[in-house]
Amino acid sequence: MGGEKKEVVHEHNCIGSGIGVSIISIISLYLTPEEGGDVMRTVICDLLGIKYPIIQGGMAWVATAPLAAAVSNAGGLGIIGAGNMPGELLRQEIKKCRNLTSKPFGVNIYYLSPCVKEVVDVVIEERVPVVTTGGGNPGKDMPRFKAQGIKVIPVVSAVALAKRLERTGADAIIAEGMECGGHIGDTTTMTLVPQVVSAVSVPVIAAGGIADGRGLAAALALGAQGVQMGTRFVASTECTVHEKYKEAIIKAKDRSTVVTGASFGHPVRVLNNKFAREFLHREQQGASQQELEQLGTGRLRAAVQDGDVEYGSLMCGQVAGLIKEVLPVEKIISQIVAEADEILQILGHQITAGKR
Ligand code: TUI
Repeated sequence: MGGEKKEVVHEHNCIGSGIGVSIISIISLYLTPEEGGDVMRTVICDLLGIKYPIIQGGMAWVATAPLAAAVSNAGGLGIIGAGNMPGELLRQEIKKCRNLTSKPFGVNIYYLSPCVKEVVDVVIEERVPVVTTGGGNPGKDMPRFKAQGIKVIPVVSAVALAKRLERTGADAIIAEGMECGGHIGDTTTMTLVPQVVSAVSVPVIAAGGIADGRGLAAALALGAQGVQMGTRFVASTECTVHEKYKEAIIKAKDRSTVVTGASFGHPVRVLNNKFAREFLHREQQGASQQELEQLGTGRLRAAVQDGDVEYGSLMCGQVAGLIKEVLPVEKIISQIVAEADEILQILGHQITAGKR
């Protein structure tokens, strides 16, 4: 930390429709690394007290304390995925995380969980510094979070919800494109992120289809102030999922994922395997939502804990084809930051070197 502030000549949102805001924040607000400043520091870093604007997805069953702590220790924001956990189990996971890191971390609250009320209580009692949310609208809990000084960053897949949540007090918004793994919306990252950036004043974090420095640089170019990555961190040394799940991600190519559940309005992106093909076949045959939900019950747990890569549900983003090896979290983050930094410098040079 500790990059000194430079004179700021631009004000926020002063350029056209907001395009360029993130570039200004990164390039003008802080000294360059050569000048003794931080690499890749954005307003998200200051908001959350982290070194790099990289947030780990709060994946149910997958995002456990060891992964969250590793990401936080490496300078990003680690997130524990509460998923359908009962409150007391989450409390244990939070305590484990605190034993593994002294850095800020967060909890993802899944609003379709039957345990959501107790999860919210535990997060508040434990004074978790950051909450990300998914699967629903956290609006009604916002006053309680804010009263405790908890930063709330909802995940959205549409502009309208981003605007609503900004009005209820969201500190930032994660705009998640349909390239991501798990439950998806219907808009791509490339189109969703700039539309959310234009629609809200709080910082935006891009998610879906990001796994390397090119993705981080592209997200910043779209006006985001940071990225959230899920699949990249599943294939990390510290992630506690079964090794076969990680291997399946490493083997995956660009077209290795499919979307199940679209027929009943619950589209979920998974790796294509026997489970996915059976699910899609039953959907085509007109199976009811109840039958399909029964077919899917316990399949994520089977993939994560038993390594059942044939009949398990291996939630995974389309970016899996870019992920070639399981790496320690620290290496993943340092490589991404270095690569994005290099890309931004090259692009800046290319643009300024040209004649107008
Ligand atoms: O939540 C996700 N992705 C997920 S959830 C999931 S499945 C799961 N399985 C077991 C336990 C827990 C979870 C797999 N992947 N992404 C975040 C996200 N949330 N994207 C979009 C939304 C969302 C949806 C509806 C946010 C709000 C919302 O509210 C509706 C409304 O308008 O109030």
